Amino acid sequence: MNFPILTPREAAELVNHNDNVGFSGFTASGSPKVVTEAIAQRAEEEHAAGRPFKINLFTGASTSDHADGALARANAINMRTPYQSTPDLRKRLNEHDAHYFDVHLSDLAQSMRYGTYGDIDVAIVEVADVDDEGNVVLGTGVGNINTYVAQAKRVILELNEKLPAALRGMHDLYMPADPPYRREIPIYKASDRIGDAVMKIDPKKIAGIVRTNLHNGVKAFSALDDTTLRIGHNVCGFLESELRSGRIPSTFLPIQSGVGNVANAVLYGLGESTVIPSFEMYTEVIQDAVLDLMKKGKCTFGSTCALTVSDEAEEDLFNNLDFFRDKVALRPVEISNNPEVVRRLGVISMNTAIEADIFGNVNSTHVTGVRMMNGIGGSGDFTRNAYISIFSCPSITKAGQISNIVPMVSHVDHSEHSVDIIITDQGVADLRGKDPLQRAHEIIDNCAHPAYRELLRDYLKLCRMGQTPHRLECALEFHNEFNRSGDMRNVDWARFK
Ligand code: 0RQ
Repeated sequence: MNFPILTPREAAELVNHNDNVGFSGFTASGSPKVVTEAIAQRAEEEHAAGRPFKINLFTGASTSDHADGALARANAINMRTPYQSTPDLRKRLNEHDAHYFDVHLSDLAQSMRYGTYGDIDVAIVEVADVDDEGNVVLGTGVGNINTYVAQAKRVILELNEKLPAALRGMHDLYMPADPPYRREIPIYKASDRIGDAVMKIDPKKIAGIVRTNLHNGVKAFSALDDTTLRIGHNVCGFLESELRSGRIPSTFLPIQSGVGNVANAVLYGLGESTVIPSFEMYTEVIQDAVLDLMKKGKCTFGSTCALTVSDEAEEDLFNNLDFFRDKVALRPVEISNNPEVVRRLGVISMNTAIEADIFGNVNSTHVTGVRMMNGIGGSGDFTRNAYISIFSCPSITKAGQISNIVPMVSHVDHSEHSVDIIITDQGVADLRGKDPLQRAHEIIDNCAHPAYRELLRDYLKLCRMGQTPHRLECALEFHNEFNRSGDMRNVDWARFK
């Protein structure tokens, strides 16, 4: 091979304090795994010697414990963007040890190319294969890596022997021209391929190759509980009734689905439905359930930024690449989540909320308004532009101490203007065509847990009327009460009468 073989430590020596570093991948899939740990170790040594060492880290979305986790524990991250989800990094950014910039995933690549955040000093790329000309086959997640590599002064490859070179053909790598020269992204159905199967890297930039053999380490889903099953059932029931009424055409429309147990349950539910026909997905993440749906012929194509499947499902995927290769397009996130395409295709988006308020505003990111959970991820890219935007969540959390339906959300990620449908284990609230007061009754009656319905109705009785009824001095009383007593059920409106 043309390029030097490096140890993780030698590669980490190429990264300096204050560097802008771009990682490949999206979720744990496709993220680098060993150079990252060596950078973390180097940072610890530098800190022990009294020298500063922090990098500015640009990714596609969340990574894994090998990357965000190790670097956060070493306090080696200065600025971090976009989405993250590891406990150690969450702690750092909530304590402002790391400066987290939570941006819509589809927005970042163009800003990087315009130079908003400076150049990328080093790009670290997990690959399944590389030739002497610098053509690489990426792993199972793409993220923003085509843009980071184009910007980077130098590139380090992690050649992962767990990834088959036969992944070649699954990727669809496309970089749009930037405004004012951009034309439409020529995707007219989810399965249209518009780009390259391999990523071309200028060989002069490739500083070396580090060999690895680590799995992504995505855990299998926990067994579906009653709440998750009910949410899945309610989502399927809603989509079936939309189909019957003709509001979704008989050919169905492409589906986007967030990550997590609820999303996985919904997809299994769609697979069981005898009413919903086979469908395509235009989404950012494909989880285990979708691979099963593909085998059953229920999901005919998945346009995605990553295959975030458990290690067991990945083994099955790799053993059957000839079956899956033409059913999946792995795209950069600015394409998988592209607002123009999402709107054109009429995507049905399904994302998960931390909490929703009785008027339809959704908080996806902040626990009790202050503590960052993960980030907005791609939920905004899809929600704002979908034909039907659905948010689901359990009606209660922590054995009922928290109502996920509140008078006013403690942080707004998705406004009432973008949210069409809210679904909990209790039922479905259809917000379309309704004014704020009608929405409030629809959400309380259908989505709030019975233990909270009267408290929410009593709030409305306290409100000053207007287009959106509110009583500002107690609009966040559910959260205040949780901070005081640890249980939102203790709210006492008598204090405000
Ligand atoms: O905490 O882990 O301590 O038990 O939040 O909640 O119910 O397990 O749900 O794993 O699907 O995550 C919104 C965070 C939901 C996620 C969010 C606590 C709850 C639990 C997780 P524990 P669940 P999920 C695709 C699209 C934003 C980005 C997005 C997310 C933990 O879906 O990050 O949608 N979405 N991207 O106990 C206090 C509340 C709470 C609460 C839940 N109201 N108050 N704690 N929790 N509600 C992904 C990408 O873009 C890559």
